[in-house]
Amino acid sequence: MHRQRTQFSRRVNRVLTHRADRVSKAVERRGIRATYRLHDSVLSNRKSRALYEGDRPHLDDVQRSILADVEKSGYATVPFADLFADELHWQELEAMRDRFVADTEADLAKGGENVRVRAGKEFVVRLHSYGVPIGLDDPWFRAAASRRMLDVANAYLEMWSKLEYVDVWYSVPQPADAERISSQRWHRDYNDQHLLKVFLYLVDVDEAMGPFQYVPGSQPGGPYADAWPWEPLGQNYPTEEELEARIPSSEVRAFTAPKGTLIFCNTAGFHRGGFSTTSPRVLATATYSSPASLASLTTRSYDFAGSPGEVDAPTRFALS
Ligand SMILES: O=C(O)CCC(=O)C(=O)O
Repeated sequence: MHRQRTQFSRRVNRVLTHRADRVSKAVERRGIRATYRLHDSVLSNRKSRALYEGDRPHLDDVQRSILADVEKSGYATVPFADLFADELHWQELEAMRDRFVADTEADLAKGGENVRVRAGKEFVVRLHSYGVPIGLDDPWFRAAASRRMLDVANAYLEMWSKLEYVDVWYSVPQPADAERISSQRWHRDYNDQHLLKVFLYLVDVDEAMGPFQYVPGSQPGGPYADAWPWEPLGQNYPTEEELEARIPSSEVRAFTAPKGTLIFCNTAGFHRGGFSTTSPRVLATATYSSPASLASLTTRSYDFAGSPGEVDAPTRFALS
């Protein structure tokens, strides 16, 4: 979750009522960027890199192939079953999806008073939203916190990462002539450059259902990294037309795929999605970021409901 407000801006707003928001935001943005860079180079990520170097995970062929693809193009796809062989785990995810869809649709039919949405992003209904306790009995949290996924994230980021965000989304279909808004438009996630997001499609997703879309090579270090380059809290994003003029549409990857597809992606690169005009797109998502991001730019979306003793050291680090 991106940080919305800090103590600093609250204080400035109380003292400088006139122009306060604009002034405090500009000063604050500079401070947050500097804090991020300090945590990335010295304070937080250095220790995290040392922990990783001291205990590199052993990846199997499936994990190595995901890692190689993300390193090369910024994304990888793999069937959930290739990473998690236990058929029961998938069945638990489907049961969770069915409960979530039934509850969401019942609530939407009554006017949507109780669905969990974020202001400005009402097209995404969330299963958890923010600040909820989640434990390993939750099948998606169990997958995201597992070494099967965490080891890939840590190997990609080359440090012990933080599992910063876990949720399940229901994208409410929009009128075909609606304008794309928010994450339906091309953007880079500004919360970290050391970022690995995972999406697990829980329904088949076709072209009309707002598939996740990505510009391969736009991740930091990739050939398109210099197009409106990533920066902490970056906000200078191109219009849809500008991006499309710079990056040929043949280069854009649209992830139409069957349910059970896992997409790993560095979303510091350009991406968009969720603009369904037909059926709801339902997916589970998780974000791994560096400790520097949690220290300066983001807030964890959940509270781990288990006890630290029930998980190993890299997992404990990721969940704390
Ligand atoms: O819903 C989508 O496909 C895009 C999501 C997105 O922009 C994000 O998670 O940063």
